[in-house]
Amino acid sequence: MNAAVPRHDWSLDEVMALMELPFNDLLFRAQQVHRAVFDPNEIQRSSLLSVKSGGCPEDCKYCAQSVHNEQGVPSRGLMGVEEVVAAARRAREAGATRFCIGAAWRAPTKGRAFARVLEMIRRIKDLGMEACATLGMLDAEQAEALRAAGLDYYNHNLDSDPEFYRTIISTRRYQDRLDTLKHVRAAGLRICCGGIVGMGESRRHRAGLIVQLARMAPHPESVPINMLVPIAGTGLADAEPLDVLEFVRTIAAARITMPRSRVRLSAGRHAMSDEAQALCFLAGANSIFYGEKLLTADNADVAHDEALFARLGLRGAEGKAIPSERRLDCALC
Ligand code: SAM
Ligand code: DTB
Ligand code: SF4
Repeated sequence: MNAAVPRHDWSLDEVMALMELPFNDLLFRAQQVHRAVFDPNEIQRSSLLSVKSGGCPEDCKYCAQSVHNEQGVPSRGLMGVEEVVAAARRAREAGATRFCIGAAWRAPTKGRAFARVLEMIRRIKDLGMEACATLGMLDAEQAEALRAAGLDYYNHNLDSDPEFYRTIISTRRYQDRLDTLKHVRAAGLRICCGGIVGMGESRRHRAGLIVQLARMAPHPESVPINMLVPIAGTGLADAEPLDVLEFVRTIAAARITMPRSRVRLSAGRHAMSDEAQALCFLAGANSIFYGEKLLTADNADVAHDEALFARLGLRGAEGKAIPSERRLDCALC
């Protein structure tokens, strides 16, 4: 069995067995898979911008932007197009190849605000960058409109496995998320879908998240693994910090089960040591969020990232389109 050929029948027991391997064995397997598909020293960089912050009606327990968080970020209306384009240009100059705009919406409303988002996407594409957006739930028509505007990726996370998910979010069902992902795929967009660890879930829940992602056919092209950034005022402000080696194991499990996806070392990176980040890259993470801010929380410093890349001999990857899984499968057979 060629480990570089995607499988979509992963079981929970199989993924648990991976995550329970001795650490060195797990990382060795992840590196073998990683090297069969990717240049192991190339890291893709995306920059994020929150174009509409705060005031979100959803009750995601981890989130700074929920109205259910009394200390949440102040609600700010949708940014103007020129301001977004200027931020995207700065991100491109700093080395990012993809620009991702986020809005704290349950779902975009149809009308002027959505039309402005479409214009932001067209203008980001004019800069020669890949465009990504995360705007909450979408219907088929909205997904189609985003695709027509030139969007490359839509980010919509499953966050956790279905069981633990219920303890974190009550205003949006797991199935709602799967429905949005179905519309995104049907519109021909690439999917960026992952989750958060460090919310008090067990290893079995983390394995359950990986199973959900790895059973998608095709796999999400981009798989962000976020480490919880504890936010004051949220229900998870005092969550017990997760052992970073357990985070590395989750990255390795994502790499092994989704060999052709870009696995993203996502939120929480600024609180990780350089050595922990190096282990994430060894475990198969090959993309990061780049720039001083995530959406509302701090990210690692750009100068520090450049120094880390130099110390590890890493290079930024070109922003080239990811070939579809079907084409890759054919090339192998
Ligand atoms: N409102 C949109 C939605 O939820 O679909 C998009 C923005 S939301 C902030 C995107 C993702 O960021 C979440 O699904 C979650 O995985 C991650 N995230 C949000 N807050 C986080 C935090 N405090 N720590 C780590 N990850 C977080
Ligand atoms: C994802 O999985 N992580 C990013 C991106 N997709 C949109 C967002 C992280 C948010 C971290 C908390 C904040 O900035 O408020
Ligand atoms: Fe709203 Fe997204 Fe935050 Fe949930 S994660 S509260 S949907 S902005």
